[in-house]
Amino acid sequence: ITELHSILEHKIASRLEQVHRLKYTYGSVKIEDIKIEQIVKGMRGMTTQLTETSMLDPEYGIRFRGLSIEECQSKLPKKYTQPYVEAMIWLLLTGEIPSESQVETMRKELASRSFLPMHTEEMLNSMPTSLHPMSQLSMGVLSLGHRSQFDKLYNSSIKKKAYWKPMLDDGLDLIAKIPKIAAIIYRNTYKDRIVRKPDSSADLAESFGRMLGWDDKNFYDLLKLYINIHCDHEAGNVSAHTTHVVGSALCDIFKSYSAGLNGLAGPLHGLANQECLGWLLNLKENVGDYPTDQAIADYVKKTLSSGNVIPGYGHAVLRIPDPRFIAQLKFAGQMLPNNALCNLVAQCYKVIPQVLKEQGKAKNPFPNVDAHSGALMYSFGLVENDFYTVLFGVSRAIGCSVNLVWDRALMFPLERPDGLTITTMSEVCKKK
Ligand code: FCX
Repeated sequence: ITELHSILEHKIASRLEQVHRLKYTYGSVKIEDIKIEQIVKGMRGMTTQLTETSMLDPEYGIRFRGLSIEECQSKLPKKYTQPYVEAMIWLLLTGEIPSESQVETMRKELASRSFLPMHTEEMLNSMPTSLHPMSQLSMGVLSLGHRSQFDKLYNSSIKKKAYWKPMLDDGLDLIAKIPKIAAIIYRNTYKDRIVRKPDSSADLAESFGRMLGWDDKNFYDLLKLYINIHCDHEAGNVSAHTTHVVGSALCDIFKSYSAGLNGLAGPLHGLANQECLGWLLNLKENVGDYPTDQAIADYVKKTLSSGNVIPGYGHAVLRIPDPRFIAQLKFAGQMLPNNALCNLVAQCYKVIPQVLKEQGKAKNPFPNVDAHSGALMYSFGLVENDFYTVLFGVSRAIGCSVNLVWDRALMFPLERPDGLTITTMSEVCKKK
């Protein structure tokens, strides 16, 4: 991991120069005007953050360090059909495509950190199984904080410029340990409370799959795909933004990401994948395994007229079918061509956008990532849909951790925007 440190040292130095120029040379340049409606409508389309790891283009979708999902799949070192999660971590951290040996270095580093402290295991084992798995995950992550290198060194004489080093240490710890936390939650909540140890000879996805209880290389492949496509989605989404804001108060990564996970647990964000499978299974129950397009359209209209959204459709930024959805559609087509549930997802993709367009409300009538992930997991035997957001949380730990490392490396300040009362804003408007 010394090599990773020296690559990062080099990259950070040149980025710091750029940030310095942005602050002092171009500080007064205006990039956009803010409209009242943007403030009232949840800051849509308002640029408020700097980020290194990924960019979301409304008309193209996500690019991880400039690479599309397909480019990541073809360029990053892989096992079976999908890139190693370790390769994605390296890419997000450094912006470089890792060699096989760098992936192996990352694999060994994470494997060596994958054990949990005793108190975390004891705490998870004492949780009521009726507590939502996301609440268990958030507490599990928070409980890792007593080992925080950042907290320890912050209270010593470490210089601000070096904060990223203990942050990286903590970030690798979080990424390495969160699969075991998730596996304990899964086995305790739905199975026999017996959890296999992390497999130090396997890669992260395979070891995670084994701990969950699977012995199936196609399932490990699905986990690699799932973790890679969910790991980061620019800076403004609720989980990434929350983690970043809490981290800006110089909280350690465990407190910051635990807060981010609570945001991920909301039904308009990560929990949508749980809701999505529930909706899909209800649809299947109502229209059967091989419905007509019209039967699906009628069911969608019924959902809309009862005042509910169609989970897995629409997006705050995207204006095209989510490439993360398309990647899963392709995976399902290759691995499970005769699976009725996945085929129903594909049929919905043909029908639902037209119904949403006719309804005329959603700015984006196309499927997002959540429209497929549940059906894939379900088809591989992971049927407990209130666990799905935990899988999302295992993955998003990567993007959130890498971003916090870069936030500290670039010495970003405390985030503290201004607010107005409704009366004051109304008075401002009247004067215009
Ligand atoms: N079904 C029905 N109506 C929808 C809709 C959908 N899937 N998506 C948007 N709309 C409605 C909105 O509810 C809103 O109605 P309103 O004016 O009565 O409040 C109107 O269309 C305009 O919303 P829009 O600007 O297109 O979307 P927002 O940016 O406000 O919200 C989300 C984006 C994702 C929250 C919205 O599309 C939605 O609720 N989708 C379903 C839940 C979902 O799939 N969430 C996961 C998103 C994502 F992948 C993630 O962040 O994890």
